[in-house]
Amino acid sequence: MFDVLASDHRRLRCELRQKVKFATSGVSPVTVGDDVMVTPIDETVGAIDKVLPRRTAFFRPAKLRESERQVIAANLDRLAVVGSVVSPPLKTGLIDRVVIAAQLGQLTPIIVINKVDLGSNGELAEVVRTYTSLGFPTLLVSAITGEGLELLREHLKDHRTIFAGHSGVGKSTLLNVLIPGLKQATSEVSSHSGRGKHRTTTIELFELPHGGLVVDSPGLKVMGLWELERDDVADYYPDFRLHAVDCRFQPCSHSHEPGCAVKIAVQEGKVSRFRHENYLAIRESLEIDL
Ligand SMILES: Nc1nc2c(ncn2[C@@H]2O[C@H](COP(=O)(O)OP(=O)(O)OP(=O)(O)O)[C@@H](O)[C@H]2O)c(=O)[nH]1
Ligand SMILES: [Mg+2]
Ligand SMILES: [Zn+2]
Repeated sequence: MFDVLASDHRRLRCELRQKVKFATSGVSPVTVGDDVMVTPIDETVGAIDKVLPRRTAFFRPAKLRESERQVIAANLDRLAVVGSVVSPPLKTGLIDRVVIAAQLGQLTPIIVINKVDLGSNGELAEVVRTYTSLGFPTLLVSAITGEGLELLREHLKDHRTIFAGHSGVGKSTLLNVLIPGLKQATSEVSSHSGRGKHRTTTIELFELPHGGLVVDSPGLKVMGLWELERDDVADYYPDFRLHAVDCRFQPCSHSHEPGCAVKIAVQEGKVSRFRHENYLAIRESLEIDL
């Protein structure tokens, strides 16, 4: 069953007509953010007759069916990748992956680092500096103290934004603060493992009080990248570009080659080490091009 938000702001519980299911191949015949045609059955129930073409899509390879594309959300224009400073610790590997997935799906990424009330560490300043210099707005916020939330509100206003990130970073808590009256369930981070408990299990869209829509999503364990080839990963690392022209071998994968100017730039502190490490890990995880 799907909740459909009608133009008069009512929500209708809708089933998907069989003919729509059969008309689409793949694992996501309808998903959050889709524009749909609905026949109301009564005040609160309806049926989805048609899914309109998608303008944008945040997607990944489907779980267990990697040859198929799973659309996580449709028709959004912005993606807020949420991390936390500590508890759970900041993982830039996931940030890089989600930022790439956003760009593959025509969404503009912003980076939100939550829980700054818990303190910060030396690594954080470099992370903020690196992403900011790449042109991605990077906001330090706290859902608990309210720090940084005014700026976050400005970035969300009149946009359609999905909040994505590891479990326990505070996606639902942030949305509860941004939307008065919203009561998304939240759960403390496990003191044993330091990980979130995957509290949010459904993906859901909400209206912001001053215009715009936000989507809360279940914590990501991993973020697979759909149809990205090994040799195209560097396209998403514009911080390498300036140096890559000086690599001894052309083309250069910036991994094993001697005389790689990107690796030298990392050693000289001109390219952030974490970006190069994430790049290598993403490359390694992708199929070799045939
Ligand atoms: N100290 C501190 N704790 C926070 C902050 N934001 C959220 N939390 C806590 O972090 C825990 C996890 O928050 P959730 O909102 O459930 O996290 P989530 O990202 O929605 O997690 P999933 O739904 O599992 O993906 C809760 O105990 C929150 O109270 C913050 O800014 N500072
Ligand atoms: Mg949640
Ligand atoms: Zn190189």
